[in-house]
Amino acid sequence: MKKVITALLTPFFQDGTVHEEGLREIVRYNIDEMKVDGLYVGGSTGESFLLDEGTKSNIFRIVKEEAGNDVMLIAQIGSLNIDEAVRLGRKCKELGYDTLSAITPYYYKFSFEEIKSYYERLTKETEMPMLLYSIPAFTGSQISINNYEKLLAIPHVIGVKYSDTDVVKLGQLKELHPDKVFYSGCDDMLFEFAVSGADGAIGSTYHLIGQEAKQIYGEVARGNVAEAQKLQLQMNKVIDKLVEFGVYQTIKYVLKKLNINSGYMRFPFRELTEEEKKSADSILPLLR
Ligand code: NAY
Repeated sequence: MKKVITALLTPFFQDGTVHEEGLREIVRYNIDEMKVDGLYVGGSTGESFLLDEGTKSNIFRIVKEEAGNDVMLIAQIGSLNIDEAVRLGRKCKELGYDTLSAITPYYYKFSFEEIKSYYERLTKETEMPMLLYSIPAFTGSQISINNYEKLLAIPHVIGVKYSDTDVVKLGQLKELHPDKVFYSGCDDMLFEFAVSGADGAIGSTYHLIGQEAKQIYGEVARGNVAEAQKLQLQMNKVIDKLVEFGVYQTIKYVLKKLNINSGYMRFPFRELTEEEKKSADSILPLLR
């Protein structure tokens, strides 16, 4: 079955510590109201790359405690420090996460062989299903179809969180590797990815429009392509507005309006200004 998975936010207090109660509320809202099929914890949306190991570990624990076995849980444990990534991976295995995921090592211009050896070591030392996390716009690391073949052949690698806009490549990858899973990571293109063979989508905006995303997959499965595209166009009105002033800040702001304790951003991210908040209020009538 195709899956819609929320890339989970992390609510913080103003001093930068995790707002546990808010995190639990957000987990429940996604499961009970958005009815998503899973949660992607510790990704870009979770501001994970701004956090230390102890904080990430605590977030993984809280989310598992709150979600239990209600939905699939994926832990993004990728870090430039491989030892930290392994420790977090083992921790999530112990906690009972379903799958690990790791961003391609970034900042330095690593060669493909270096990237491959990173995943080989991570999978060997954690022995957990691994979803590669490719986000070329942020990491600068573009993976060719041939190189994907090499990464997908590593034991335990089950597929890719594909935060790339190249939908044609996704279709080719799925055709070549029908046994692997490919989740799209560009929420405004969910429809295009759905008709190109994606197994689902992982995204931040499903905190607010998770049900619509699921409906698109439903319509595509029933062959109602025109209806699915119409839904995407409606979703994109929300997404366009969410990205205008910062997608994570704006989702947090809208969640607050829905009485969910979504907390603050982690420094150096900033909060929305009063003027931006007023403008973001126009999102509310667009939601179900
Ligand atoms: C993550 O790790 O949290 C994600 O990559 C989730 C995917 C999101 N991409 C980023 C870079 O945040 O949901 C998307 C994105 O916010 C959305 O498409 C709007 O641009």
